[in-house]
Parts: sequence; structure tokens; C-alpha cells
Amino acid sequence: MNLRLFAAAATAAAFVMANPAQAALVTLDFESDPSGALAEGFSSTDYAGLALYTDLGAGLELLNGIAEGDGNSLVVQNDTNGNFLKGVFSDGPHTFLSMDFGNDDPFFTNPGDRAVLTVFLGAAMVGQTFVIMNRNDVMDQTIGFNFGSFDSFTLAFTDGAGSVFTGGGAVNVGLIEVIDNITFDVPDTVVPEPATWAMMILGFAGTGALMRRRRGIALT
Ligand SMILES: [Ca+2]
Ligand SMILES: [Ca+2]
Ligand SMILES: [Ca+2]
Ligand SMILES: [Ca+2]
Repeated sequence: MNLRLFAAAATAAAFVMANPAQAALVTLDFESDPSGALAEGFSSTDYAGLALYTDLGAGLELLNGIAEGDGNSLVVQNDTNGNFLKGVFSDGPHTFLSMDFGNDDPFFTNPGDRAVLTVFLGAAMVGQTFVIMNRNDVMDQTIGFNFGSFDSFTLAFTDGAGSVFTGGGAVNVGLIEVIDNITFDVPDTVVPEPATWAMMILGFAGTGALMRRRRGIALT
């Protein structure tokens, strides 16, 4: 092994030590899906392992070009019930989840109203986080967390006490969730072990050295 190859291997080892195995993240932006009403259990063409539902069993839509969204965005109708989004993963547990939310409409909210993200493993609730809406009717806030293992989630707009809007008042009669850019870890991502990385780097470096020799280029 010449000095250059040794340096490459040492660099690879340092990289692996500084970056422990980390699952890749995927983001569903729904730009490849046709807009319009969606059936319960809808999956984006970008990712088959996540099925989307509403709590009330109707009202899921993909709307394009609304000011409260980002291109094609998920919408959970409507304004007069306590409906909210549910997501169910069929590809095993995940540990990270985030999404953007909009339609935090100042005319249909009170100060302190929240977006609430709850995660479940089977039937057990295993985590929850919330973000207080900035109430500008623009999709400019993100809610997310590194949870323990979970395989389903709900995202709901709620009042300041965390209760879903269920109707009956002049405000908070119900608020349509607009959601986009759902991001999560891909559990099946195969991250090479450090030893594999080192062998790959050595393999690439070796190929380079061979090609340089064949071309008669001197190694320095
Ligand atoms: Ca989008
Ligand atoms: Ca709602
Ligand atoms: Ca609005
Ligand atoms: Ca906002």
C-alpha cells in the first residue's frame, strides 16, 4: 500500500467514526400525485409504505396552488367538525417524523392554538409534540420530533388546551389542516458497516491506481 492509499483509508475510517450509522430521510411533497379528492388509505406515488386517512373517514384532498400550502398539499376537510390527519406506516417502525402545516387562519383561531403531532406504536401512544401556530395563514411552520419507534401518527389542529376543534363556537368551529413535506426516516435503508466502507474505499482507490498504471501515469 502506498502512502496515498493509506491516507484514503485513514480518512474513510475517520469519516465513519464521526458519522455513526444514520437512516436516510425521505420527504413526500405530493408534487407527483394528481390533485383532487383522495380515498381513505391514499399513498403518494413517491412512497408506498405510508397510507393516509382522516379521523372521520372522509375529507382527504390534495389541493394545488392554495396560499396555505406548498404546491400540491394535503387538506383535511372540513371547517365544521373535529377531523384530522392520520398516517399509518406499513413498512415497519420509524423514529423520525416532521411535516409543514398551513391554514393557521387568524379568523378561525385564537392565540395559543396548536398543531399537535402524536405518534403510536400499535395501539399505544408513544409520543406527542406541538407547535403554537403563528396564525398568519401561511405554511411557514414545521412540526417534528425524533421519537422512539412508532408506526402511525395523527396531526391535528387544536385549541390551546390540546383539544381538537369540534364545533359550536364563533371561532374554533373546526379548522382544516393543510399539511405538506412529510419527512421521515426510511427504516430499510442499508447503511454499510465501517469495515465495508473501508473496503469500498480501498477498492475504488485500487481501481484508480490500476487505471493510472495502465495509462502510464506515475503515482506521486
Ligand atoms: Ca407539496
Ligand atoms: Ca381539523
Ligand atoms: Ca385560510
Ligand atoms: Ca403559519
